[in-house]
Amino acid sequence: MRLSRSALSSLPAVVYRPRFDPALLKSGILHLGCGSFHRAHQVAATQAAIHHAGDDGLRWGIVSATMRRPTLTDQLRQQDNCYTLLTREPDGTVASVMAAISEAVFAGGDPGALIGRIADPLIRIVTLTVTASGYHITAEGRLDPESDAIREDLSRPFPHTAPGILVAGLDLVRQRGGVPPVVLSCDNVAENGDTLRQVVMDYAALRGDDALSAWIGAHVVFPNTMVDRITPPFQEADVEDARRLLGGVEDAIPVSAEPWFQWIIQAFDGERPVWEAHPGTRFVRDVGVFERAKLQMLNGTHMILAYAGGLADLPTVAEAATDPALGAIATHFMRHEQSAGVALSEEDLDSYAAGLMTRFCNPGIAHDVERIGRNGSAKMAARVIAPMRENLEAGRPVTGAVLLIACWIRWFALHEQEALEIGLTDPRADALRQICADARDDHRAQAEAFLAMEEVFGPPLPDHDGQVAAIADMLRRLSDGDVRAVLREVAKA
Ligand code: CS2
Repeated sequence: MRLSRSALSSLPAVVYRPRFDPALLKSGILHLGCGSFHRAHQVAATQAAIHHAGDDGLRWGIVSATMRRPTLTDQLRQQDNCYTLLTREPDGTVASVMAAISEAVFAGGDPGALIGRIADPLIRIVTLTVTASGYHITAEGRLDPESDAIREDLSRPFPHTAPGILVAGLDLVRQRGGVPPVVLSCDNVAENGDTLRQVVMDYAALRGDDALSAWIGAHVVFPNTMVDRITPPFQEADVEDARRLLGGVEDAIPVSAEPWFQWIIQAFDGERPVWEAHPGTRFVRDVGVFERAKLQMLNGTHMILAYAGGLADLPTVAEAATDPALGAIATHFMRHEQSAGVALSEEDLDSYAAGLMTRFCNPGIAHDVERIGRNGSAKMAARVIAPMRENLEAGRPVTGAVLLIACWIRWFALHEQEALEIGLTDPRADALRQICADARDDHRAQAEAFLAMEEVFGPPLPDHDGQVAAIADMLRRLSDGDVRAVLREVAKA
């Protein structure tokens, strides 16, 4: 039997499932980016909120849209939008069935319909998980007018990028004199709400509509949020695990996640689900400290594990984090470099860092470093360069950041020589590979040209030449020999 609404009553009693009839859901939220993270995070919190509110909660069904994945939305529809969340504890897996998605929509073929939906008066909240690269921002957090996707978007009848879709939808709301939905970014972007507001306003202005840009700035609320749950991509084994835990009921699209769940949302006026019914969700006045701690200490450390792990033949985060040398480097980097500017007590920083390393080592989470390494050019500024700059200004060492950047450059250099054994995905991949081709074997020239990309690294770093020299030296060491030996030396130093 395939998982669906009618199969819910056949599930083993221990399996958590919706305590409402999913057929009665109305759509009150529109989501852009129906991927694994959304299904493991926001949908779980929305389901808890619906449970909490009883019948009144039924208006918070989610229209979950994707521009890229028709197969996933097809499969969701075949299962009445029900799927299994597999919570991977270090010593076992727990299955929960999710059913808070009211409509699964592939919008790639018809972005106009999706845009129309943003202006539906019943949609009170538009949420997004389109990843950092989906914002098309410069290191300063402004819309990058040179981005190929944005340029292409402006020449099309209907936009395909998230900023373009939001602008077109909000334009419709304005033309109809409606009340705009709250736009809630759930991406790992620094000051995600403020940044999204700026990007959307920039996009409207780039379309030549300054009045719309000003209207958005004045009337649309973009709360900041911090989201956190490690969600590895789908693996075939997930299907088998779901079948076993669901007592033989088949689910083609389960999603795995770690037990940890955190969602910190800047309080906003307006109707919303009682998301705080889900443990780990909080509404606060200022998200800043949570966001900085997470972006720098979790996401930044993920990057060093990914780029160094990828070169040292440690293919998953858990293997990279449990490697004695790289694990020690990551622990030190997280606690002593990446905590720069995070306004928490020393004690809180210690326990947050210890908790993160335990999460990274969770053997139930199969998270490939190749995945975490994607789109580094869009992640570098907020996650790595901000604390690095602060450390340099305070005269503190930046050994980990230098290693991280050198490893990242090395991925492109090896890729350019067709010698990188894992995949490389980045919105600026062509330009970065070209730098490596032009400066083949000249490590200084490579480091200099990478760091000169202000849209990635921002303005020159303090003692910029010193940083270029340190990165070039690390590139030389990484290319000379055994990467694991280099990691052991760095760990000892
Ligand atoms: C990861 C994140 O791919 C990445 O950039 O660092 O997806 C990370 O797993 C999540 O932010 C955890 O909440």
